[in-house]
Amino acid sequence: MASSLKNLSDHDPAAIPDGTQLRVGIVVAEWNEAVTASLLEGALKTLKRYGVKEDQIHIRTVPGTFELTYGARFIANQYSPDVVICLGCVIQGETRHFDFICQGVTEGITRLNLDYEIPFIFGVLTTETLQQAVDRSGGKYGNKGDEAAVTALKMAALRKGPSKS
Ligand code: DLZ
Repeated sequence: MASSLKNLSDHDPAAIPDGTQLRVGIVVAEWNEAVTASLLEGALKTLKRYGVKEDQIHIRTVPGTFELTYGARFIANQYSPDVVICLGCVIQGETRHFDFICQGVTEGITRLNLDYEIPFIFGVLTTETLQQAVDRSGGKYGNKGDEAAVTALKMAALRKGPSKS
């Protein structure tokens, strides 16, 4: 479903696993910083809402979205988290750089998911314009940072234990 048809922050609170026992890593790209700062804000708000303790959240920044793969692997090795959230924003420019960054980070995060026992969450906006990114990072279509945090809680719960029902 196109995200313009869905608010990225919509979720059923009753369906979100408790995060009080979790340790969470977050890696954030500095490119398009206003957008990625909002993604981080959304992710933190949601993690805390579901019980993740502030001192159990480890945040590191990397220069760009392409570096998220290395940053996520570093966090996984350094802090032994239950899950790592990767936040970035790639905006289409005039050259094909967009395609290579998107392909690189998608393949990199996919590989981390296959190589490590913990989940790595793809919280990367890939948009044609800055406005589309703003709309999805705390704007009219919600915040992909919230969505990434909800996904992280569900994936960490999948690995850690039985479901609520
Ligand atoms: C070089 C570049 C460009 C053109 N655009 C973006 C972008 O829209 N979003 C982003 O996160 N990073 C961008 N980068 C930087 C690359 O991710 C990377 O940091 C550099 O290619 C150095 O490896």
